[in-house]
Amino acid sequence: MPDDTFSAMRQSIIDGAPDTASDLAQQAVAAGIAPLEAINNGYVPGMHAVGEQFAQGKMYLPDMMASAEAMRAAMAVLDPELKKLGTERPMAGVVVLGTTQGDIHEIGKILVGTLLSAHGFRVHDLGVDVAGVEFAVKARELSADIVGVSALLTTTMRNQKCVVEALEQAGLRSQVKVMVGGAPVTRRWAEEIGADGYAKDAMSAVALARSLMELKAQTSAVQPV
Ligand code: B12
Repeated sequence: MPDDTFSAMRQSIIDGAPDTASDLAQQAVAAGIAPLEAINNGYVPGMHAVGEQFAQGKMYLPDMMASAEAMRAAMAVLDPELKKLGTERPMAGVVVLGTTQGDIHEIGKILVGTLLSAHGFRVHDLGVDVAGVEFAVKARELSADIVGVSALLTTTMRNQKCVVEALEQAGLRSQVKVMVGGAPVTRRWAEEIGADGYAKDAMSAVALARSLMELKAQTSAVQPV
């Protein structure tokens, strides 16, 4: 089943067909396909194809919006399945998550949040188009361990730096680790803006968040009382 199913999933995103995307997700769940496998091998490649066709002028904004709608329909089925994985895990850390100011892309960020929750992190999602200071205010309010910042546009990834700066200005930088991600983001960019880490996808974001928690525990252990 998988190869045909995955290519049908990919096509449902390219076609911008929410009903088909949702039906296929339900069939996958019924067949016991791991939800993350369906997302990574079926739906996400569809999104990449849409992005490429948009860049080449073969698809337009309404098409991209229809594809996003199809992705959301699939996620509405798969999200609860992913969340089930995380029941009864000890609390791993508190994460404040959001998409940078000026940017409304949310699908990848939601996926990161879902997987972090599924792995025991308590996630507060600020949504999209979030100013640096809003991250800092929420991080203080929740005593967050990690702030996660998503950006999908080359123009808005600069605003990830504003989040690091806002945390510095709020005097929180030593307590809060910053991780960044999104399609145009790279490890080098993360280093350049003074973030603590970069992850290329949602599963790597979980591994990164865990290692940042370990780092945090080590640094707080050596600090003078
Ligand atoms: C869907 C989509 C949209 C939808 C978004 C719907 C929504 N509610 O999210 C809509 C139609 C609204 C849209 C609008 C626009 N878009 Co758009 N969009 C896309 C598209 C096709 C897919 C994005 C996506 O959902 N991918 C699937 C998810 C699962 O992947 P992901 O987002 O990369 O996330 C993963 C990783 O990056 C990582 N990650 C993500 N966030 C984080 C955060 C942390 C902390 C970590 C650790 C990891 C992490 O983990 C995620 C899960 O594995 C991309 C193409 C692409 N290849 O990215 C273009 C793309 C991003 N869009 C683009 C453009 C140009 C636009 C518009 C400017 C178009 C316009 N003319 O208006 C507007 C911008 C609006 C705005 N101000 O934000 C360009 C950006 C080009 C650039 N260099 O900046 C792209 C690359 C398309 C292209 N090839 O030209 N878009």
